[in-house]
Amino acid sequence: MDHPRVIEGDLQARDLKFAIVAARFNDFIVDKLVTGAVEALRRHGASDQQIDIVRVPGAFEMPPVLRKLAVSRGYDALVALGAVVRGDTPHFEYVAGECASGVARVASDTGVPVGFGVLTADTVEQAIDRAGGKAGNKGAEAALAALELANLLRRLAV
Ligand code: INI
Repeated sequence: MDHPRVIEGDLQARDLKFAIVAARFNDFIVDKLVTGAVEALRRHGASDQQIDIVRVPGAFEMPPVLRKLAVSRGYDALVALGAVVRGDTPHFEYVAGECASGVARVASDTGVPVGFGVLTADTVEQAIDRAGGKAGNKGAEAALAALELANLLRRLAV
């Protein structure tokens, strides 16, 4: 019996180059996302020489830095890590919204996959839950999504 051809990316990181762009704002949360992302990449065969970590002030600053890294063609996959926590001001909406749409635009404009691990949470507790607490580690998830996409895009290119 015939089957449709399934094309997907695997999680082999052995010969890929990664950059993690991490916000310094809420660094006590973001550092846990960075640890999760690095450990996930290591588990799938990446060495530390294959991973650069670029720090930016906050989530708002991520898109232009990601774009610069993407157009450099020095990286197979990028990972954006940050934590935007809702306060009492509308600042949250602007920072989170600009960050998310800017990150998506970089990936679609350049073709370089960007894993989106920027938490948007109502409270610090919620953010901690998603940074290695009871809701998993979104940094690790974002790194693995970017890794899978890098391998998928390679496969689709041939
Ligand atoms: N940046 C974040 O990464 N997370 C936040 O929760 C946040 N809040 O709430 O203000 C935040 N703001 C800073 C912003 O990203 C820029 O660094 C700043 O506006 C300077 O351009």
